[in-house]
Amino acid sequence: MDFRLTETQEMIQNLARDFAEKELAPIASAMDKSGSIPPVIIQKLAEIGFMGVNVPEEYGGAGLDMVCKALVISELAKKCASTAEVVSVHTMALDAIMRLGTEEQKQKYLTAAAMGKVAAFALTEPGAGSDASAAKTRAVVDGDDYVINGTKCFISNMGPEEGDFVVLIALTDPSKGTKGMSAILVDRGTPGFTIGKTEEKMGIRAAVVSELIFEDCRVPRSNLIGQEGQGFKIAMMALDGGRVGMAAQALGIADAAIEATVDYMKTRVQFGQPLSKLQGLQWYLADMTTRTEAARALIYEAANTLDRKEPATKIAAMCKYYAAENAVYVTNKALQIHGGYGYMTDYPIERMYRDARIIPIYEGTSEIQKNIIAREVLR
Ligand code: COS
Repeated sequence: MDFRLTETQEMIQNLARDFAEKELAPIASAMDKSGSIPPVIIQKLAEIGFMGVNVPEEYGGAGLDMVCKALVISELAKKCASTAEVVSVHTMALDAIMRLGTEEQKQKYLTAAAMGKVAAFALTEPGAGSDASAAKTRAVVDGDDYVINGTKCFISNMGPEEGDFVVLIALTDPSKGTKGMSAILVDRGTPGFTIGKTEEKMGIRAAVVSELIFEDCRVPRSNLIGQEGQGFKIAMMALDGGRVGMAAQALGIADAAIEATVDYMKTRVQFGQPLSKLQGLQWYLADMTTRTEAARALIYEAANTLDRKEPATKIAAMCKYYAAENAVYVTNKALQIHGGYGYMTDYPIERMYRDARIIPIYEGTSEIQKNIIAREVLR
């Protein structure tokens, strides 16, 4: 197996690295403190092609493969995990449209998204987290419209000012369980669709997460993605790709934490020598690096599997599980090596530690990933 990047992939990685260094690094801490990403950053992400990284060129996107998308997300995450989160969720929602959307939907939503309109994906509800099949939001046919009622929670990319449209998973036929769920596009500003509580979070603080409230919200039936009843499958398929995005975010954080730790170990002197001379800390660094390389290999394999259009559920779950746990492990060890300084907000390790902690939880907890892996192995 060859994990070397192609010329294009390497070029995209460098482009994303330069962008993150120039546009994100100087303001990442300020964005974390303010809890928001300035709209100009989204505009710049669109201009450089990252908001449409996975969108076909005919709809104004960059038309790049999943490996490129993973590279972009991990390079952004090295400097700002919140920005990486926005791009990951946005492109996951677009995947659903790309896969099963009508030509009209693609023209409207993909084109707008590549130009910087932000997409969200709404599956989770107060009573339906890990058990996504318990979602209760209803969409009832009324003439040429759906009338939607329900509440979604913890929805990334939607906030008081943020987010332009959402791929919503709603029950069109509750008697059929997951086979009665459908994916429906809802635009911001549609009467009856409001943003509820915006969450205060421990990490990825600049990436907005909110509650979405639907009260007799009316959208045309032409906003249905695919067929009625395909919503749960659409969500699961989108999550296969989304999980590789989240794993890439975890990888970027781990890479950045290792880089910062190496610098610190070489310059921080204790007991008359730099920390890099202490074998106990060298062993920490060896573990951090080995595990991170293993995460990278899993991510490349998952992204390549998706690019080959082969079944990717197991490898996507494996890379998400492993990379997420690794990001928590690496940032924890990195903070330990930084000692008291690592705990202070002057050093970026403190932010990385907080940012990493969500990844084993969102887009399927580590426990759910292990259920998926075991189910696939036992199939
Ligand atoms: N790709 C395509 N189809 C899939 C799929 C996938 N990755 N995973 C499941 N499906 C299909 C199944 O094949 C099944 O269809 P059939 O009955 O036609 O075979 C249907 O979806 C229901 O699947 P399943 O029986 O596995 O559903 P469960 O209720 O057992 O739920 C888990 C499965 C737990 C995996 C799912 O609820 C899940 O992923 N939970 C975590 C949710 C999550 O990640 N939330 C994060 C926020 S969303 S942004």
